[in-house]
Formats: sequence, structure tokens, C-alpha cells
Amino acid sequence: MPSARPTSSQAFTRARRILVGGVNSPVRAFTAVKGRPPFITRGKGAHLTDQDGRRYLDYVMSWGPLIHGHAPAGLTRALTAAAAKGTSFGAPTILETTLAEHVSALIPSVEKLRFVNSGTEATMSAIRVARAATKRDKILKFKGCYHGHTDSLLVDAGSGALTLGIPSSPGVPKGVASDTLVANYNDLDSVKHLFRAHRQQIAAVIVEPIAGNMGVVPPASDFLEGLRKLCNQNDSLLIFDEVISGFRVSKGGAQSLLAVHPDLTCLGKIIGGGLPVGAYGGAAEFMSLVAPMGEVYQAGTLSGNPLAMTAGLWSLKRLSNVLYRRLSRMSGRLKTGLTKAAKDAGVNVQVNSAGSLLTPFFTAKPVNDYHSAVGANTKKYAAFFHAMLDQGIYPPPSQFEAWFLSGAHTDQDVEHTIKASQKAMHAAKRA
Ligand code: KE4
Repeated sequence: MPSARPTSSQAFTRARRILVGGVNSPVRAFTAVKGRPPFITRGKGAHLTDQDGRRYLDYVMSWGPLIHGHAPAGLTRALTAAAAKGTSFGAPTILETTLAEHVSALIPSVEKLRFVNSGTEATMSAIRVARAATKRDKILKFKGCYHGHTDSLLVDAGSGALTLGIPSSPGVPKGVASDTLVANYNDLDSVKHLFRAHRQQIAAVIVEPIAGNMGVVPPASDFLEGLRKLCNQNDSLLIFDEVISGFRVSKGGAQSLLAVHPDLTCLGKIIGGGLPVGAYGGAAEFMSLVAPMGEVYQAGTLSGNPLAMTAGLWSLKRLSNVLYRRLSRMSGRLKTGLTKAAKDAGVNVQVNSAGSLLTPFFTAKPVNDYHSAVGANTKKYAAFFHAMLDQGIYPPPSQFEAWFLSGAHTDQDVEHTIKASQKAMHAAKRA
């Protein structure tokens, strides 16, 4: 008699014996919302199924890569065919060139690029290029922005670091952290102050052009243009971390949507279609500093591997204005519905959104930076989250993350989510 399929809870108990916290990325452990995470057996379209056979409408979507949903049939076919030819060669392939050409055609500021295996590698490498190009050590980031877990950027970080309350991680040497300056998002004066205090010492400003890791916080109208001007005035590079916003908020990412162009761009998530990919790129004058053309060293065993390139190409080729219009329409409807459900339940909620990204903040005040984001009531979010999960809706297990829609979501899914939120808002009210 085959053993009965383990439940999610049994799977979690087993996982915690060998995997740190039972997970391979902290936010998945449900620490912020308490409870035990479902262990997923498959995804299809906009839905997940767990070990217990429960089905969920998914608004995490692997944290952003799956703009076309889980396991689209065409992608599965393309990956199966690619895998049959080999998973990795450690040698160049035309696939890498073709995907790079697609990225550059959609994001023209990326004249030359390098594929890596994660967003962390992309931002880490872009910082290295900026330091080499300017011969300066300091970098400037924003409180609550998350750029992956490289030492110099794990200072006042967002996402999982903010979720777990460790925005500046132990293990980051003081010497490294001292070269990381931190300003406030949407506060140009805080940036001007640091440029004045560290004249000609700042190699680069790195920013999420539309912040997703405090929850969704769009830029104020003058913010990005202001950063562009300050970087020009101070001979510093402007780096857009578009790991979330790239190909998410428009075909050309945030820089195309908002018409502000960085010197370097970091990408990930959607360009891998659910396989591990990152990329960094920008003006050829800067990227030519990278080995083997230049002396800035960066390398990776599986960088540009044929499976990830196949998935990325499949995904980028199917980006269309029709898709973005649909995503924005569904996101707008969801925002309106969540806002009304909160109002009807007498709960203070501010829903921030940008394209198909959104976050319901459980607070009465507008959320436009780190301080207003962390003022949200995480207990109420947790109660809302579990009430949604109990109804088969799977939002991010943290107040400080973005919800992701996909082309696989439907108007009916959105209406179902809004209806479930009416009950979940009452759960938040009681928390
Ligand atoms: P990865 O190293 O996780 O591929 O990418 C790091 C990264 C860089 N820049 C931005 C703007 C990002 O959002 C991320 C990673 N995003 C988180 C979700 N907020 C990944 C989820 C997780 O950490 O498990």
C-alpha cells in the first residue's frame, strides 16, 4: 500500500529538520503572519494546489516572474524540447544573444548586458561596475528598498528583511556597511544632504523605480527625475533595480513608463519566466569594464543557461499591450474592491498600486515611504491574510510585499477575490 501523501503540516515538520526554517527563502515560512505554510505540489494558470489537495488563487506568483501564470502549455513544451538538448553547456549559445537582443529592444538604455542567476547577483555586479567606473566606494540606497542579499545592500533593506524585522543583517561587516548611505524614498532633500556630506564620494544611487519591497510604493512625480539630476550633478551613476518592475509595469519597465533613464539597470524574475535568471546592463561605456572586455570580474557557472534563456524568451515574446491593459484593468478593479470592502467593514486600509502590482496597507494614512509603510498594522494584515487563505486565496504572507497579477488571472478571479475580502476585512477588524 503506497504511503499516504504527507500533509503540508507533516511536510513542514520534516523540512524543518534539514532546511533552515523549513524553507529556502525566509518569507515563505509565514513568520510574519504566523501559522504553517502550505507545501505546494503544482501550479497551473493562476492557481496553486498543495499537499492537502487544497487549491488557491495565487497572488504571489513566485514573487513576480510568472506574468503569464503557472506552467503555460507552450512554455512547458519549449522547456521540454530545450531540456532534451541539454541543460547547460558552459559555452556560448545563440539563445543568450537572442534574449539579450529582446531585452535591449524593449529597454534601450541597456546597450550591453550580462546574464546572471538571480536579482542579487545582478545588483551586486551593477554596484561593482559603478564603483569601478567612478573609482568611488560609497553607494546610496533607500530605506525599505530591497536589492537582494549582497552585503553592501543588506542595510535598511525591505522585503523579507523588513518582514522579519532585521533590515540591517548581522554578519555584514561594519566596513562594508559604512560605505552604504541610506536616504528616504520619495525624499529628495535626504539625498541632497548625503551628496553634500559625501561630495565626490558616491559611486552610485541604486533605487527601485517603483518600490515593491516595503509593499508597493510608487515614486512621487519629481523623485526619479530628481535622482537623475543629482547623479548628473555629482558624476554618480543612477542604477534602476527593475527586478520587480522590469517588464511588469510596462513592456519597457518603469524607466519606459516614467521616462527617466538610468545608467545601469538590474533585471530578474520575468526575464527568466520562472527559472533562475538575473541580468545587469546599461551604457556600453560602463559594461565594457566587465571581464573579459575589462577588468571588473564577474562570472557564473549557469549564467545564460539554455533552459532559463528558453523560458525568458518565451515570456518576453508574449508581452503585449493587450496583456498590460488587461493587467491594469484587473488591478484597478481589485484596488477598488479591496478599498470598498475595507470601508464597509470599518477597517483603515490604503491600497497602493502600480500596473499589476498592488498592496493593501492596513493603516489610515497614505503610504509613500518606509516610515508610513511600517506604520501599517501587521496584526490586522495577518488576520486578513489567513481569512483569505481559508477561502482559497493566497496573497503574499507579509504586509511588506507586492501582490502580483498575471495574464492567467480572470475578471471572475478578481470578483471572487473581492467577495472573499469582504469577510476577511471583518477578520482584520476583530484583530
Ligand atoms: P533574487 O536574488 O531573490 O532573485 O532577487 C533579489 C531582488 C532584487 N531586487 C528586487 C527589487 C527584488 O524584489 C528582489 C527579490 N524580491 C523578493 C520579493 N520581494 C524575492 C522573494 C524572496 O526573497 O523570497
